[in-house]
Amino acid sequence: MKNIPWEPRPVDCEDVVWRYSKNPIIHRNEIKRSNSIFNSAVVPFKDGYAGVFRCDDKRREMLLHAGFSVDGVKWNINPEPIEFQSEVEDSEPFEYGYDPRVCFIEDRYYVTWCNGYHGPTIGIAYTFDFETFHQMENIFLPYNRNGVLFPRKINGKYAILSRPSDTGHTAFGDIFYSESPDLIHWGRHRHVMAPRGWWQSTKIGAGPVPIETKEGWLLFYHGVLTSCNGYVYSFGAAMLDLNEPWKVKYRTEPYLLSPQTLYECVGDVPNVVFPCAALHEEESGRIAIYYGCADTVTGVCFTMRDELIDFMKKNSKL
Ligand code: BMA
Repeated sequence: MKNIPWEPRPVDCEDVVWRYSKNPIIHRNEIKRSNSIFNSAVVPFKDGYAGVFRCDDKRREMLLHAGFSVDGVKWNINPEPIEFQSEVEDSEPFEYGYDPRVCFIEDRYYVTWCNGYHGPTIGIAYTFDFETFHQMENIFLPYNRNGVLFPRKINGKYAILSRPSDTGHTAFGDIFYSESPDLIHWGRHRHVMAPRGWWQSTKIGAGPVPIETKEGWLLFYHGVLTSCNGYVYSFGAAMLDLNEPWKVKYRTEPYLLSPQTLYECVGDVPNVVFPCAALHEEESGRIAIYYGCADTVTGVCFTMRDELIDFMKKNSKL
C-alpha cells in the first residue's frame, strides 16, 4: 500500500498519535438522508479506496452505505444504503447495521458489522466490487458487538475478535477470540483482554482489522470509562501474539487518543473517539487510523508503526 492519507506530526506535538488538521474528513450531512456518518471502515481498492460507512438517517435508523475515494480523504458515499443479497436460508428481513469493519481475505472483501437479529450480533457479508454484497450466516448468537476479522488464516483457521454484550448500552465487555474452518461455524473461543482501570475501566472492544507486524498483531481497541456525565470512549493499542492471538504481549497503559477536540466532544453522543479502520504502509511504517467522532462525523489520525511499537513496549501494562 502506498500514498495513504498522511500529514506529518505538528512540530508542537509530542504524542505518538496525532490528528489530521482538516478533520473531520466526513461531515454529518454529506449525503441527503444522513443525520451522521461515523464509525466507518475503509480499505485500498483498485487505484484508490472503498469503504462501508455507518450512516444513521434522519429517522435515526442505522444503515450501511458503500463509498469510494481516490485519495482516502475525500469520499463519495452512495446516497442509498447497501441492499444485502442474502445467502441465508429462511433469512429474516434486514433490521439494522452499524459499526462496520472491512477485511480483505484471500480473494474478496468481508464486511462485518453489528447486525440487528433479535438484538445486536455480528453480521458478515462478502463483496468483490463494493456494488453487490452477499450476506452470510450471522457469526454469533446475540448479543455481540465489535466483530473484527483477522486478514489471514491463523493455524489454518479464519479468526475473529468480538465482544459479547447485551441489548442495551452494555456496561461491561471483554474481547474474545474465536476461529472457524469456513467463516460459518465458529468456536474454540479464547479470552483475550478484560477492561482494566481508568480510560478502559468499563468495557473494551476491538477496533480496526489487526495489522500484522514482526512483533505480532497490532490491534487498536477502544476503551470506555464511566464518568458522572456518561461514557467516555478513548482508544489504545495492544500487541497480540502472531500464532496465538489471544495472548497479549503489550498493552498501552495510557490511551493513544481521547476525545479532546470540539468535533470529538460535541455531537449526538459527546466524548467518543471510535476507530474502525487503519491503513498501513509497510515500507514507510505510516499508519492512518479512521475513527468516528462523537457518533456524528468521521476523522483520521496518524502514527508511525515502529515508533508506536516502541511506545507500547515502554508504556505497557498487561
Ligand atoms: C457503542 C456503539 C458505537 C458508539 C458508542 C458510543 O455501543 O453503539 O457505535 O459509537 O456506543 O455511543
